[in-house]
Amino acid sequence: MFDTLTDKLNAVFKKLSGKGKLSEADVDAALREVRLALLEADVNFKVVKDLLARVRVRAVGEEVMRSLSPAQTVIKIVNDELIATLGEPAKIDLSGEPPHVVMLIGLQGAGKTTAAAKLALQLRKHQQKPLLVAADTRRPAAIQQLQTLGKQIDIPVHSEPNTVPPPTICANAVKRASDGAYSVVLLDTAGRLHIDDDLMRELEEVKQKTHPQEVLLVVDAMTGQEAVRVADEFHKRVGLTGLILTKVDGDARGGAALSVRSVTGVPIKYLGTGEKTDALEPFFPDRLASRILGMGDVLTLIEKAQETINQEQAQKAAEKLLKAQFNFEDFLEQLQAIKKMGPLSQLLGMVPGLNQISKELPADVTDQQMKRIEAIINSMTRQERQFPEVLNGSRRKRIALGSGTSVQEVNQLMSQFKQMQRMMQQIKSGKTRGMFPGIPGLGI
Ligand SMILES: Nc1nc2c(ncn2[C@@H]2O[C@H](COP(=O)(O)OP(=O)(O)OP(=O)(O)O)[C@@H](O)[C@H]2O)c(=O)[nH]1
Ligand SMILES: [Mg+2]
Repeated sequence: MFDTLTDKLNAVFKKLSGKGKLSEADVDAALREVRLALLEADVNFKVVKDLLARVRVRAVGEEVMRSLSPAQTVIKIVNDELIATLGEPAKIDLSGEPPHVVMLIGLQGAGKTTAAAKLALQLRKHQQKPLLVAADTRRPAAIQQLQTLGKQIDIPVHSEPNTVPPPTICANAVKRASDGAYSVVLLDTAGRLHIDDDLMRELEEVKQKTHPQEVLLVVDAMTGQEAVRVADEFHKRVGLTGLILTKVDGDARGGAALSVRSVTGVPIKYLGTGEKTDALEPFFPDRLASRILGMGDVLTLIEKAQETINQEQAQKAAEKLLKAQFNFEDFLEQLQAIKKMGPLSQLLGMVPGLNQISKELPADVTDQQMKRIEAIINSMTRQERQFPEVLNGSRRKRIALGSGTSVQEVNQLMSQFKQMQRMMQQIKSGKTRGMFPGIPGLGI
């Protein structure tokens, strides 16, 4: 799903994360590449323009300049604005008295019949009693296709001879559901190759006769901007309440998904992600955005960190950090907290922008390094840990010997530690700000 786009965006962010502070020129260069990636993904040009304008305002503003990790802050801003472009999570509306009528419309082969079955299955899981309605009398095998699907998932299908006009079939089905036997009536209407007046008239008549609570347009995500155009026209002529974007599993680019909401104003409600009847996902803009960015699961990471790191301990460490009293004892404590969260390579894989890097690392190299750092700190005396400035040459030699490392490694740790202290000084003076302030010591 959206692999091509994800790869391209990842390449842009990887370049960024190699830099420390970002200049306005760095940000502009990166955003030019993001723009290209989005256009190549067939995202509507106006959507791209608006999105990047919003990102730029924030990215060259204080938000990034003041941040502890500029590259990741840029990723976060792009993520935020992608979410805004995708719209809000939109649930199917089943408020009020049943039966609720849900009408599925769309062009030929978009996936209406499949989506009807998927939706029925999902609604039954939510304690609804769905009735599927075969309202496609045009295509010879259409009624049978829905009946077969209905049998597969054990959900009843209302059908009538194909000589009965579809609006009548739909009205009869709603009547059948009105005695309380069914709570949702799903109308699987006929498709056409193109939008034509005949189709629109038929759909309007079905609408008049059944008063659907939801009119969902089923569109094929793989058709990119064509899907957006189709959605726009259907919305103008029939009036839609939502969209089901199908075949997202085969869509490497994501252009339709990213544009359709902005262009048409109609919310996406579901994504079809496969041919099987369980391949239907409710639409969550934030999850889709992180998939597009290949961000890994940042939320999981934050949750994991919150679970593992004792809040009180974290608070204390944060206060010390800010007072720049942070010493090797605190450092060790933080290191151990991180270790409890799991292998470092796995954690890196969950951090946006670092998941690529983590793939390139041998699985346990960073864990090895952590162990060595721990050994070095453990070989220090209490006084040395608390007051690292006493660590002169002979003490360093003793520590290297005691921890089975080299003086070089001890020196390296010392300079890393000093760097960290300097960073903390900057935070204290308000020059930088962390992206995840709740997770001190994690450095992200
Ligand atoms: N990979 C994938 N295939 C899908 C998805 N949804 C539907 N399909 C396939 O797309 C083809 C058309 O699906 P249908 O549900 O018959 O489409 P329709 O809109 O009802 O078509 P008409 O009734 O002819 O207008 C079928 O082969 C489905 O298996 C999806 O989310 N992913
Ligand atoms: Mg069909």
